[in-house]
Amino acid sequence: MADTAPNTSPSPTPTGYEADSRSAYYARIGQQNMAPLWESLHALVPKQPRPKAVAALWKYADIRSLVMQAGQLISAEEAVRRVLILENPGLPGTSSITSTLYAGLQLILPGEIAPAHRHTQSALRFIVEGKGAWTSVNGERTTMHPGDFIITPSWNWHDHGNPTVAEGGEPVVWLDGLDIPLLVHLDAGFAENHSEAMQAVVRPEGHSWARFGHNMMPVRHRVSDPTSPIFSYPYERSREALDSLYRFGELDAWDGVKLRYTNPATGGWPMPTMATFMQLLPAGFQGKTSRSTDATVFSVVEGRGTVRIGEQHFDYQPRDVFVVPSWQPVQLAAVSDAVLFSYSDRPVQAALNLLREERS
Ligand code: GTQ
Repeated sequence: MADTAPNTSPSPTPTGYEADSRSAYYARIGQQNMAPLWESLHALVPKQPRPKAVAALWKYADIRSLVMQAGQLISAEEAVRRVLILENPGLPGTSSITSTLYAGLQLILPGEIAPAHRHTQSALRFIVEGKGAWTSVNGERTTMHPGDFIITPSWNWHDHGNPTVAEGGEPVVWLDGLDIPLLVHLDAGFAENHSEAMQAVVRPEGHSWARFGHNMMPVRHRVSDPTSPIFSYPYERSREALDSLYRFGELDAWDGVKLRYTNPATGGWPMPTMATFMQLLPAGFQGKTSRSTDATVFSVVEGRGTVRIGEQHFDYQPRDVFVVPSWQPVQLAAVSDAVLFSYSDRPVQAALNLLREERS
């Protein structure tokens, strides 16, 4: 390559290209489905998370009558799932409350059935109002009470129903939490309807709780999937645990008394894509500020208080739902003894070694 002869080949940067404006160039490369990284590098590789999702709170007192009106517009059977989606104002048109999670309020009236189906999306139910409705998961029925946390793992048949008025049925509303947006990103959604509106019930209610709900499990149980063998985590038990810990003097300066729900067979999360928590904030609690990369949806069970998310302050009351976006500083306070349920995509972030938390 020691060629000392004068270079007679054409200039590598012809004057025509130099004169070209950047925008005309961008249009030309766009026709080849290409784009200049240097225009979007900061947004693509941000110094820290810049979620499109914003902090928001849904006041149950403002939306309850709208949820009930849906009951007059369409039957559960026709709707398949009669749900009002809680859509993050920063994510319009995406049916998402965070970039990976979905939330909705589902109404089931006395005598109704939401027909059996299954899908790869995992679902959780957190009972907000009313009791006595049931959900069947994989051949086992669970009766709902306010504050109960119920899971519908990926690809499990599930149908919901409610006894008639004569049988004591009342309207029941629960918060649906699903990983729908995550599966949209992954293009991993499959679903099918059951041939019957109601799947066959093959085990008595309480069967899985008897097998796994008492710090015991069947002797030869082998963990074959990461999903919890318990479908229902009754509020009574979670509430009692938080109360005992509080009486024993356990109080975290950021979280109050906070526990995570577990898969009793593994100690892991109840489902592989969503973490769930319940916490007690005693009256007068003023939490310190923390932030984490797992955007979190909260459902208020008991008590009143305030939450600061970034620059915003919200008052919360029982049955309100609020969302904390990724990496937003959050500070919880309670006026009266408050109990908060919450869920996030923490298992996904933890499995990918992406979870970051900061407490200040
Ligand atoms: O109950 O199966 O809110 O499939 C959204 C999709 C509930 C359900 C939702 C669903 C369900």
